[in-house]
Amino acid sequence: MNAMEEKAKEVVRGVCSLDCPDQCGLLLHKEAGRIVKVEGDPAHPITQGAICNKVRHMAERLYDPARLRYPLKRTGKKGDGAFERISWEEAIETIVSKWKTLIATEGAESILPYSFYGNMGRIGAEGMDRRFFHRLGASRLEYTICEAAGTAGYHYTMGGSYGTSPEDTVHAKLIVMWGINAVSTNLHQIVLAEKARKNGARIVAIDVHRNRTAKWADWFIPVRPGTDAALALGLMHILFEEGMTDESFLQTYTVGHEKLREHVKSYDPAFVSSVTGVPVEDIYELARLYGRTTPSFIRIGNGIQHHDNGGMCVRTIACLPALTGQWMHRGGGAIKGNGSYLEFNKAALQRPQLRKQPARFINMNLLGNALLELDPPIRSLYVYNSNPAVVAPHAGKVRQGLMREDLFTVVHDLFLTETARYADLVLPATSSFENHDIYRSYWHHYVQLQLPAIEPYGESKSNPEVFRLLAQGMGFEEEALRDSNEDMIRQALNNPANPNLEGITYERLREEQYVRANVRPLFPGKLPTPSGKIELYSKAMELKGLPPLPTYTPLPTDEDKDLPFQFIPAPNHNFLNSTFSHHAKHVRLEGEPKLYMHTEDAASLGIQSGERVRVRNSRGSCELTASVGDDVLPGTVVSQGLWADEEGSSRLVNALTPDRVADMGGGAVFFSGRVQVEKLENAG
Ligand SMILES: Nc1nc2c(c(=O)[nH]1)N[C@H]1C(S)=C(S)[C@@H](COP(=O)(O)OP(=O)(O)OC[C@H]3O[C@@H](n4cnc5c(=O)[nH]c(N)nc54)[C@H](O)[C@@H]3O)O[C@H]1N2
Ligand SMILES: Nc1nc2c(c(=O)[nH]1)N[C@H]1C(S)=C(S)[C@@H](COP(=O)(O)OP(=O)(O)OC[C@H]3O[C@@H](n4cnc5c(=O)[nH]c(N)nc54)[C@H](O)[C@@H]3O)O[C@H]1N2
Ligand code: SF4
Ligand SMILES: [Mo]
Repeated sequence: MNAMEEKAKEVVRGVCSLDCPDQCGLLLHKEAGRIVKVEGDPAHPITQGAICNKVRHMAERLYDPARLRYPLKRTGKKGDGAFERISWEEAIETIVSKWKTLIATEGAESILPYSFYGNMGRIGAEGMDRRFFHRLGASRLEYTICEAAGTAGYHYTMGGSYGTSPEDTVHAKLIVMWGINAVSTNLHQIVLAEKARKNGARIVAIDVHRNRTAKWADWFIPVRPGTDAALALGLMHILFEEGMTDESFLQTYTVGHEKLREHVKSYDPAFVSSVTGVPVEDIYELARLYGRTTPSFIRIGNGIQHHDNGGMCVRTIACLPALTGQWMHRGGGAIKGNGSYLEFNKAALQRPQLRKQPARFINMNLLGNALLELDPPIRSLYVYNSNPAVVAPHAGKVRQGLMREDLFTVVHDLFLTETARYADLVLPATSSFENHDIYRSYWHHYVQLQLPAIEPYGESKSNPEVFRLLAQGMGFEEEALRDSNEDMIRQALNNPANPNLEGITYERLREEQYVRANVRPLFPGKLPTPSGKIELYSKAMELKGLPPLPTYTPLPTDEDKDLPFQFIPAPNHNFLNSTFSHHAKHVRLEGEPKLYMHTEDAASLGIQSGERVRVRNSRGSCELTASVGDDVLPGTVVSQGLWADEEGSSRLVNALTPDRVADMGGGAVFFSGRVQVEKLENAG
């Protein structure tokens, strides 16, 4: 290698932009202007150089021949995927003239932005986009697809997304992974738990599926879907009954403990066992283990809250650490999410005052309804950072909506996703390594910066760039629509309402890369709940017509109530939601989409492992490969992964998922659907 080539080699810092709690620090190895290798950065205080297998192959995704280089215009039928290249000028001009006409004839509310966190960079995911759509006056999207129900439930109890500091969890002596498949979805929590295990900690997994995390745990407790609140109430029953509660903590830092003590008397272990499927002895054993171990830590996952009763379920589990005073012990407590510690200045970032008049809110979990039934109708949909044709519930309805000839759809993405195939215009997006953005984890306490590490791929543009162009095209004059990314990063960091961010500046981030928020222990202290305490009894919930005390509510039954199985279509190990589902390496590692079912259920249907099955209900059907055994309880079937569309068969699990909303926060209920399973030969 000559000196010139050597000089062209360089290693720069990066952030993993994916929607994953770990938010790893990365080292991007560059050669001749291209990223050739992605590694973990050992200097990141929490992730310490370890990254998952998904992202180790990121360089291949960046230069995948299928990556979009130019704007495209549809030439075939919606969904066919036939497009021709156009210029950016034509793309922007087409959108602007269409939207100007729509605003003049039907009003700006006929335009709906649809996005999520395909890239967690805050400027791209909730910065210039929000400013632009406020100014435009578009309908407002409610961002409910991921953690909304559980977050609402946790906030009623704790006042915000405040939990244990992840680095402290190495001190825990009991770790409960509750409805989280952390081996796949929160790798570094597993690394920390392994350290705790070496120091004598016991690890329990409570799940509906013997997934990778359940196999790794010391004790796996299988439960029936949607019954975890009953289990938690059963544990409380025993904690109070056997005097394992911390009375001084309850007195000082909680409200409603007397009412709760009375209330949980009705959740006796025999009843709880009949609901959850957990044997009475195991309920006692778990309660005594939890009641007698300090510090104990609960990692509350997303799985339990993707149910009709998900908000209440998370709230109920979130009450447990208070009963034994775990918040007073380093490493004790719980994490549902830690996002509130790092809350940026949302108003400065998003500028809601740019909106001139109120507009309707549309829950993203009801996208199918919004496109098919809303009056006045949605006439234009602008999608970025998300792939709703695959990830949204009741996908059949969503796709039917996307087929509407009179719907003007624009999709901005790095790839021609399933959603993009329905678009009138497709815009090529830069990858996060081509962008200038700021990141904050929803699990650990570090803020990170991404500087553009490489040139934009082809003619691709970042989200903020496109919105600046659209604002210009629309003739919007406001300064806020011209701010640079650096301006917006500075504005986001300047948040007097959040003292944890004090001293975190753009300059410091450039200098230090990993800057920790000034997080102090929650107790002794005052929570941002109405009472300032942990609300075991919540007046705020009562006012909303919700049960004020933690309560178990059975999953509602719908038109599928007579179907025999509860269907849990969860994420998988090698994809991130639908991201990577098109990449051969990730698909090969994952194998094929399976349906895990219990031996007894399979036998009664004449199904054996490896056989193709059709899963169906009133909403739709999909085809998977049976995996028979005791990884799930009878009556539960589980699949993993949001698989790419395939010619000739449907692997679209969301064809079956209900588009109801959960008990709180307008959350999604992906895991509350019921289904029938048939051997494919017999299915007709
Ligand atoms: N590899 C990988 N990592 C990811 C993702 C991915 O797709 N793949 N997605 C990212 C995103 S956006 C998110 S939100 C997180 C989600 O990651 P997690 O917080 O782990 O949540 P899920 O994977 O949705 O569900 C976790 C487990 O809940 C179980 N479950 C379902 N219903 C119930 C129930 O009623 N009770 C109990 N006890 N368990 C139940 C399922 O078996 C599932 O394995 O992961 C992030 N990280
Ligand atoms: N059945 C079932 N469905 C689920 C879930 C489940 O567990 N089961 N999980 C749900 C959850 S928790 C979530 S969070 C959602 C996630 O759903 P989505 O947010 O839709 O996640 P992805 O499928 O990863 O799609 C992200 C898209 O954004 C694109 N993208 C990445 N970076 C950028 C960028 O900078 N600009 C633009 N314009 N595009 C970019 C990617 O290429 C990708 O196509 O899925 C939900 N759907
Ligand atoms: S997906 Fe998660 S674990 Fe993997 S590199 Fe990104 S942040 Fe780290
Ligand atoms: Mo999510």
